[in-house]
Amino acid sequence: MKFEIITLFPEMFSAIKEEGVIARAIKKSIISISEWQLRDFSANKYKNIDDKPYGGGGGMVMQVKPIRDCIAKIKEQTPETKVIYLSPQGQQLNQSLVEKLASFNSLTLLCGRYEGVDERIIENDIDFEVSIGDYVISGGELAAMILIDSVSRRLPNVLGNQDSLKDSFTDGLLDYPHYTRPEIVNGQAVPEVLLGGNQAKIDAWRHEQSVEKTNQKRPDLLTK
Ligand code: 4FV
Repeated sequence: MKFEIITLFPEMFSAIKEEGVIARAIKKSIISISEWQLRDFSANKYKNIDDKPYGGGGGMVMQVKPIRDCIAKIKEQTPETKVIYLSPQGQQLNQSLVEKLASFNSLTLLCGRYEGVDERIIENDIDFEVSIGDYVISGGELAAMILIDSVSRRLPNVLGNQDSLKDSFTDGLLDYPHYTRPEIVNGQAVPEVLLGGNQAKIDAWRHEQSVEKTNQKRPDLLTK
């Protein structure tokens, strides 16, 4: 999977490229992450890529041309890339959308800043508009990192053997409770079934727990 990132803050992505799952996936050449500095596509010597909003109102809007030129440059190398704009107006990122995005071999992530991008980019140049949640953050970069991490976990050989298949939501349920040593903490013991070594009984208990926890914490998931 090739991730192409269009951003005003490319250095922010070093946060995920040097540590953990993503760093290992890059080392194993399962994924690549390339940042594109949008200012390099500015048409003026001040490297501006935004301007005042028509109709007035505070803030600035990111202009069409620098973004469109950057996307064109990326598509010269990877014409099949899917362009994703991270914004509060997007479809909510969830595990099933993550699965869908993980099926492509290249994703271009457009990170908004200021009030966002000119609407004509959303109408003409974007394949998916994606939101990480109903709240506003200062830029799309953090949302892009969440998308990169969640999608990468679904790619073969990124996580240990079947681990990612046990992730929450993969079967539409919340995860079952986890326990580790010591067996007793302040008089509170680990559930007996987990100590019995009968894997079939353990798996059945874990599934019951997932259903019960989902019913308690996210009953909406059970009606989907
Ligand atoms: C956001 C979200 C988000 C909006 C204005 C960046 C900010 C600024 N992105 N899910 N929620 N973006 O708040 O994806 O451009």
